[in-house]
Amino acid sequence: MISREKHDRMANAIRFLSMDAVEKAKSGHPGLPMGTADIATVLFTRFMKHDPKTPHWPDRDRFVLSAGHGSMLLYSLLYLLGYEDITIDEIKNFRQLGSRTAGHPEYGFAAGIETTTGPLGQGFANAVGMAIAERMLNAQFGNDLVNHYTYALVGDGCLMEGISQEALTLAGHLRLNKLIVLFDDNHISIDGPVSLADSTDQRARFAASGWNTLRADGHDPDAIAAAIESARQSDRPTLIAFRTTIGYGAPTKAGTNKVHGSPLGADEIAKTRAALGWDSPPFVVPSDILDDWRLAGLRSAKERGAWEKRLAAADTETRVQFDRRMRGDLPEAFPSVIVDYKKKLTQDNPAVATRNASEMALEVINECVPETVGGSADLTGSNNTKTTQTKPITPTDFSGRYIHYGIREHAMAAAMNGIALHGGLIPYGGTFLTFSDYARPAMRLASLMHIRSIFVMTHDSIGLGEDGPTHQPVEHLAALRAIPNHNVFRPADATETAECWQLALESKKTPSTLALTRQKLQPVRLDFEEENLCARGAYELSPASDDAKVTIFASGSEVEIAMEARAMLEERGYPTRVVSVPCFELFELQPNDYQQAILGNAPVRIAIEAGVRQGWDRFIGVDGIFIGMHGFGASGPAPELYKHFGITAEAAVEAAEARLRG
Ligand SMILES: Cc1ncc(C[n+]2csc(CCOP(=O)(O)OP(=O)(O)O)c2C)c(N)n1
Repeated sequence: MISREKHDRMANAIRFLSMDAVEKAKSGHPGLPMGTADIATVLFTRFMKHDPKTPHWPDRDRFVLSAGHGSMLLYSLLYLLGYEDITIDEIKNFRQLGSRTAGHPEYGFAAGIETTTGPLGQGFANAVGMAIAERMLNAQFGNDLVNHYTYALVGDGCLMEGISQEALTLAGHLRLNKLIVLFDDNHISIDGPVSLADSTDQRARFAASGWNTLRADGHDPDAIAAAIESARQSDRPTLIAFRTTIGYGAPTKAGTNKVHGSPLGADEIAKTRAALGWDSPPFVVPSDILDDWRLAGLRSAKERGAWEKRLAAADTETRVQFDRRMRGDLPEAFPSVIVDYKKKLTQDNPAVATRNASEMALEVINECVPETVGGSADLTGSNNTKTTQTKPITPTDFSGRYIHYGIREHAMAAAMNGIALHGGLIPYGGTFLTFSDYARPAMRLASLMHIRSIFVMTHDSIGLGEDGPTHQPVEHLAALRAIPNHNVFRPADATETAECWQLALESKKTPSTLALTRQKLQPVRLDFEEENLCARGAYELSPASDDAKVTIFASGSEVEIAMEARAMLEERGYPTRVVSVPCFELFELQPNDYQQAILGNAPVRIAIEAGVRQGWDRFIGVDGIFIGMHGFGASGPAPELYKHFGITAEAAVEAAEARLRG
């Protein structure tokens, strides 16, 4: 047992590391780490199952600092507990270029940072995904291998964000009882008291969605421990509202918005040292306190050893599969399964919408890759994300592989990120492309974190028809292509769809969006090719009969139109080639000579895509011809809309001829 005096000094170590690091960096947020130091100290000295020496231990408890601005709380903890990535020099270099202690916690910068947080509320929704992953893997591998808690520390800001409502209702519905949310209920945000802008009874809100809710004094270690202990016994997820004082210990600034996000200043820090009886200089933790923290870091080492023995004792098949999935490797047979499937496709040549082609590909993939987890934000029948292998999970049975996320696009994307971050599972989830706007903040974070979340976005253009311009994406392909490290795939037929799925699954460090049609398409890849042609990002689908006068670049549903235009131009004596462009981002990764060869030197270059022009100048140049959308769409049958907006083979031919005639 840790005495009260010891507890206070251990918590004060967090407080002083945090305020001194913020002071040295001349920026940062001391208020949250100072206010939540007691909660964190109790959690990590009495409850957290983790091992700083084996930080990636799959069955560790997860700790998510959703209120990412309080990053110094996490960095202090990781240093004190003995995580090697966070040394005292890293603490001193807080917020400096190249340090692991970035302004907000960044996944991949140091072991122990489970996710990137900063945009408020995201971490909470990530934690929901992690808790889902834990239950699913528990159902698949049993208590011996997977049985841990997920803790998320949230502030008023996280709970005010809309995403929190989506995340909490999903967690409440699924009864994720191993999810414990620690609410830093300090009544303060940036502008001042929370009461300036919000008067929600947070406990009542969570309770309304099936949560267990508790309240405790966030500065009383025994009360904190009792609340966490009680939460761990709950059959539902738990919110603990910990009443805290922001900037606890700072004599004149504590309890006010002045400590939220600026250095305390030398004078206030000196007074805090006196008030808390801390006489160590900045960045020095008294050795007995550091020892106590390091000891706390060792508390689960035995448990980790026992877990390793259990894994070693598991039957070979289970062990090999568990290890493979935790490494994120696909089954060895996967590439050949895709090749066989492509062979079959070129025999059948199905004329299907790419959303159906995606379902067909998934039927093959899900059979071979047991770690995929499908889902949709209430558009399962439209997104075609469900296959015969993927039974839905329910609050009482997590053995399935499908998640009905409900109409919660934002939390779906963030929970998918949490599932991917947890490891052992590969999440894919669907909605309409136009509603990627509702998921975009989480999609961006997937890119920033370099994780494998796969977003299935169907109804990818005016080709969806009658639902009209609210549902017809026009700028979304360009907007998603603008996100760094995000592969946007727009396949043209069933074969390209299979190839794009393969690329998305094999891409461990880059999330993917698959943009898929609602409407039926004619196959354009008629011959079997073992090579994954989409891997090049753009490739010559159909060569010109002679030196090309025209090159037509197109993606997805417009490749068919490009092929029609090619036939017409060839007939009129203009040698024309067609380049299919399923993925801008992969094209940019090709060697320069390949890119040049694909761009070619035909005097006329045309791009056809039923979206806005932005981005296509890369292929056609500023004086190229763009056939696509110049504003919002309209409601009507798809074929009529294509005619109305001039996205036709005839329009392409006419424009090309006008140019060629000069
Ligand atoms: C999505 C998003 N909006 C705005 C911000 C900017 N921001 C950072 S912290 C904060 C206030 C958060 O208040 P609270 O959660 O109560 O934190 P505390 O003041 O207790 O540290 C805001 C608005 C952000 N990080 N993310």
